[in-house]
Amino acid sequence: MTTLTAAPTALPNATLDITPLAGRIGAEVRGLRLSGALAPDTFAALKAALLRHKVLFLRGQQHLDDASHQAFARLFGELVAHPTVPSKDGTQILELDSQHGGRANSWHTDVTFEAAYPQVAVLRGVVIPPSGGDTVWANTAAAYEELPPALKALADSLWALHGNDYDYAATRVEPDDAGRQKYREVFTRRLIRTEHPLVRVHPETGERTLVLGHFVQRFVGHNTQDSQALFTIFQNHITRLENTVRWRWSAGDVAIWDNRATQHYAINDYGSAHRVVRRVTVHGDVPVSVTGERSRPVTGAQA
Ligand SMILES: O=C(O)CCC(=O)C(=O)O
Ligand SMILES: [Fe+2]
Repeated sequence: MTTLTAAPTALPNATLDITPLAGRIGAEVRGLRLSGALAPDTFAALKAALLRHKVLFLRGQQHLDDASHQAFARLFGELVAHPTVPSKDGTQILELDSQHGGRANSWHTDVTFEAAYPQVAVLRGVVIPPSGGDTVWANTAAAYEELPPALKALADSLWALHGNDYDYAATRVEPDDAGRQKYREVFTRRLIRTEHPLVRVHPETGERTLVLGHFVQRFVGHNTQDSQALFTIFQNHITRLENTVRWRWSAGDVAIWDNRATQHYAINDYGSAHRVVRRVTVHGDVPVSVTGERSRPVTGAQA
């Protein structure tokens, strides 16, 4: 176990019990009861841990309901509802229910078709299958760092078009059931597209991270074939097992991820068992490239 203490200048007292999980990403935080009323120094220590480990896991948060889940997430900033999928009644919560198409089994960063896509997401396990249904996260800063210099230079210069009308069938092997078809219709009911630099400078850590995942349609100025080849090169670096951490859920667990420095994949290996998770996202900032250029909204995206 290691402990992470908040910066001594502002925050003298907050120490969290933090256990790193994989070598490059992920840590479990123990002994903390999440709520909207966390002491400022405790929250600051949690935030510092998030920036460092990219995804944090907390078990035993059964006390959270939709209201306190949102109240906790609001400590990170203003909440933002999904732009096309309706929130749960009266909330800003996105519910992913396996019986209604909520199986996110392809690699992505959330909502990258928007210009200012969410900075942080807080996901709560509500109904978890007896086996299977793990989620995997990958560190997109570590993926950039491990690139050889020539690929770093190439990455620094590339831009990609992201859209919510991505190719849902591209990587899936399961046939589309009715729930999934309906979910897709809702997801794409309004077209939203943005051009992002492949490499963004993280506004809080200064790290360079790769912005990729399943919403990418093509690289700007490149044909489909070259775009596919380029995508494969960089996406494969992100999802190398060395850059990932896998979480085995129990009901009441919470995962918090830095959506500016990660991708994730919800493993669809639990058949017809029921699985429900609920997510709240925090408003993000428009990515900035290594040369200081901001992402460009193309269609329907918020500038
Ligand atoms: O079901 C999960 O574990 C994750 C789903 C997902 O992609 C998300 O909540 O953003
Ligand atoms: Fe997601």
